[in-house]
Amino acid sequence: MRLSRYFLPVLKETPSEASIVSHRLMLRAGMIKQEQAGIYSWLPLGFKVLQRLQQIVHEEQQRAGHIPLLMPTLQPAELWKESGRYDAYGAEMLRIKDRHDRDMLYGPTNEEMITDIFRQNIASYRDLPLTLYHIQWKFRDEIRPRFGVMRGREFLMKDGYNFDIDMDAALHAYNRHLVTYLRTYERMGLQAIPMRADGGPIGGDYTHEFLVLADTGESEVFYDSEITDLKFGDREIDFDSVDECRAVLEEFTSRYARTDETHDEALFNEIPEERRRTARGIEVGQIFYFGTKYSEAMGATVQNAAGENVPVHMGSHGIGVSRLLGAIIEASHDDKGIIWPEGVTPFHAGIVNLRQGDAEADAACEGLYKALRAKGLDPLYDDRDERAGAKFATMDLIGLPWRITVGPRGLKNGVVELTSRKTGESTEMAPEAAVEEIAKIYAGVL
Ligand code: P5A
Repeated sequence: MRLSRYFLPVLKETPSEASIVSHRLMLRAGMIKQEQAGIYSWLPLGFKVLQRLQQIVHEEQQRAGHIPLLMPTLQPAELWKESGRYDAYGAEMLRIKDRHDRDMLYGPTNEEMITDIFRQNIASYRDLPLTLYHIQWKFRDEIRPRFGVMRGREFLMKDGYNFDIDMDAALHAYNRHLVTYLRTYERMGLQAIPMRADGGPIGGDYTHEFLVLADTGESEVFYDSEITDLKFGDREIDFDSVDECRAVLEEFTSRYARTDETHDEALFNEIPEERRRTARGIEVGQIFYFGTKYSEAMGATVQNAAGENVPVHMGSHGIGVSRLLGAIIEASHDDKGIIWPEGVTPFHAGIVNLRQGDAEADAACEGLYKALRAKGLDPLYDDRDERAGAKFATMDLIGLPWRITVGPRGLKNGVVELTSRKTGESTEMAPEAAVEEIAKIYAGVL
């Protein structure tokens, strides 16, 4: 993309309505625009990252054999009356009437609808196990929408639902989701720690939240510092293997890590004092096993091997996709702007032309732009007629991990400059070498 033709409405001033750094940076970098409290337009740069996050989520879900579908945002009230949640959900549910006076709602989650899809189509244990998921907009009329996309009213969620014949099989699905989530967050450059949590309005006592540690997080958390040494890395897991998935669960959940809802001071005090940590965290996902709560209420049964009709065992699993943008920025920025992890960056590298209009500099930039694209990379070329300082400030603000700086002086010696956004370190090299270097870096990114 050439910046002169892109739509990147960066702000010079720091917006006063934003109280945390990720919200300020998303507004300043022209990623989002607030339309109403907790409701945002996703401008091109923000939308690009949102799409990239969705792509990672899809890849990791499908790696585990989970099947994508798409349910609507609007749901009929009847389904929620069957489960008993229509009244229980209270003021957080946005209720709507259509022209025929039918009660509808903007879905805050999809347990009821997916259970309805299941019961109308599946009748035998032979069709299990089954995990269906979608990435869809949700609406929760939060009392205090705040921190930008972090606590929105309209927000994007990946929500998945497993259907299994019994509790053991459903717990395997639970463990499998935990494994997929570890890998998903690591690919996004995040450390998200699974912590014992509370079921809330979704239900079930078997539940973990995934938390990214950050001072601006809304949850208070308590954990054993040893847990932050754990990395999932690029290990290959056989998702059908009950033992392999359980081993990962045990590795990542055996140390003390809880949200304030489930915190147990006495247990916490058994950890050696120097390892006890109290911190704030951003909840970027949650997984639940709730057994037959919805299947019993809604009559979702299957015939088991003995020929009896039994309610199916279920769980649901959510990732806060739009919230993740805020979480990633909270975890990765400096006073100049965002620092995107390579796995989620909106553009792979920026090209800064220090002397737009200079025939040699222009030709070198064009050459780099085409060479990077030929390698399957997506560069952003700042070809505007602007001062070098302004170009650097924009690149630093929008946070692309790598920048190639091109100017007449370097070109005389046959070199351009490759700069890391994270470390600020620059190296001079031939333009072709810069292209190779960047291609090599991204070849190693999952
Ligand atoms: C699991 C999937 C559920 O809704 N039903 C389907 C279960 N879980 S949850 O924990 O309530 O939500 C899942 C994740 O969505 C994000 N989230 C939000 N993001 C932005 N703004 C909000 N208002 C908001 N509410 C929830 C969180 O990341 C949460 O973990």
